[in-house]
Amino acid sequence: MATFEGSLTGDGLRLAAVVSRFNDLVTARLLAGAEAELRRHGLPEEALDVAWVPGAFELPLVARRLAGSGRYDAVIALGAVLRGQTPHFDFVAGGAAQGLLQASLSTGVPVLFGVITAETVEEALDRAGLRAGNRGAEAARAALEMANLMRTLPPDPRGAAAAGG
Ligand code: INI
Repeated sequence: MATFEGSLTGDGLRLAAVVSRFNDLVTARLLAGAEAELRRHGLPEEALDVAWVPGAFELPLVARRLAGSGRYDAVIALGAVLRGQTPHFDFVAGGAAQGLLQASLSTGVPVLFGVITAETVEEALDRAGLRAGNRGAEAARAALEMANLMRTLPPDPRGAAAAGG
């Protein structure tokens, strides 16, 4: 029986973050949390590239481009969608979630969902490092684990690219 697990080391990895400017009071804290977590696990500063997009709806396209570039072992998507100020909340949040999943599956590169969906900015800030953890740090940790896990798994001869992703 084989057991596959990904370690949390940043050694030898190259990662990208794509970050939404919308609600940047929140997303800047998510990015800071992610950066601190990656540093803590030994990822050098120059091994993380960061791309900014206007809003969460734009995260998937840029995540897909970065993931498909062949340069990164994982892509961390960070955003904040607030129900209180978003009548089209379901479209923005759902589109981001579906699109990010598709970016990951079509490229075979882990794309981590570090998008906060919350009722209010206060609730979002709590989850961006104030009182209830930092979702950016959590996504960064998951990125390390997934990037290292993917390196240990058997290759997929019908990989994402071959399947037309
Ligand atoms: N984008 C967000 O990231 N969070 C939000 O809460 C939000 N609201 O409230 O509308 C939001 N809208 C912008 C959207 O992501 C796109 O940038 C825009 O629709 C242009 O495509």
